[in-house]
Amino acid sequence: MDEKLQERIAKHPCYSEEAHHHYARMHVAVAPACNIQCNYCNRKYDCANESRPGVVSELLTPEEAAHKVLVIAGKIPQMTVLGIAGPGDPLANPEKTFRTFELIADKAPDIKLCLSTNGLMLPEYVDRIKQLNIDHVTITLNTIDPEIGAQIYSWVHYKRRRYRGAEGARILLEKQMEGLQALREADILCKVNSVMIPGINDQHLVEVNKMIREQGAFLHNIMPLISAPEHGTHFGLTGQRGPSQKELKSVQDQCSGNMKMMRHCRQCRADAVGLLGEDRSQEFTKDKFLEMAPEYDF
Ligand code: CLF
Ligand code: SF4
Repeated sequence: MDEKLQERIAKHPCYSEEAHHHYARMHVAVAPACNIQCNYCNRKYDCANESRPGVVSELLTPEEAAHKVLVIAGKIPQMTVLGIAGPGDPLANPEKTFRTFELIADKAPDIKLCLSTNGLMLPEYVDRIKQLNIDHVTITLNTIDPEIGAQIYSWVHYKRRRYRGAEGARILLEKQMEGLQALREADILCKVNSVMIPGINDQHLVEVNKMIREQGAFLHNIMPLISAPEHGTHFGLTGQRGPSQKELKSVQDQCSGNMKMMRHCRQCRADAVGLLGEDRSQEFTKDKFLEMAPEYDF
């Protein structure tokens, strides 16, 4: 890996495995709406693309979110990254998402900005993402085959129309590919998350991996489907199981010859705070952080 790239990921706990022991990230839950319906998601809870499903995060306004970031950055010195990853899709809530990033870029310019999306609206916003200096973007891309996509997505809402089945999955894939290419052209580091769903896309993820590598993605994070019936997701209700640790590792190993694989993902909450694997979100609930004065100094 060249030195410049090394420097760009050195303090990002998700993009660099080494960094996750020393640097922390936080998420702010400012984006409630979504423009697609994944069969592993229940909208009452956090976006399951980037997060652990079944968790309810407290929604914030951009101003509350900026206050929270400044409070936490003052209290946790290892805090280097602010991510927006839900509870819906950040780019289905562009005003809230970009306003939050603007406020933080203005008040805390040394915090790296990170965004996670299903990719449907990515082509429209890559310029804005670049302008705001957001250097790390994650796309959740579970398949490159619309027929498989029809089993993962129940609908896709694009430009005021709802598309179902393979038709919807095809539109989503087209936009994800355009988005991937636009990120590459803009020199923004792109990680791809894929949710591994046994019997649906597990055997296909090696092809996904090959394609995203060719398209310039930097890192691939294959995450296990979590589908507890009590979360009320379509997959939970139909009894779709998640992979075992062994099955997950086997697919990750098959892909690891091709590109860098992320294996330290902790499937965070949309309001996660702290080092990966430690959850300090309850120390900074709205009733608490609004009472605290920001002490962040840069
Ligand atoms: Fe957050 Fe995601 Fe940015 Fe990291 S999380 S938006 S890239 S700052 Fe990281 Fe958490 Fe896994 Fe996501 S461990 S769920 S990969
Ligand atoms: Fe849920 Fe995220 Fe999928 Fe939207 S993109 S349906 S919030 S998992």
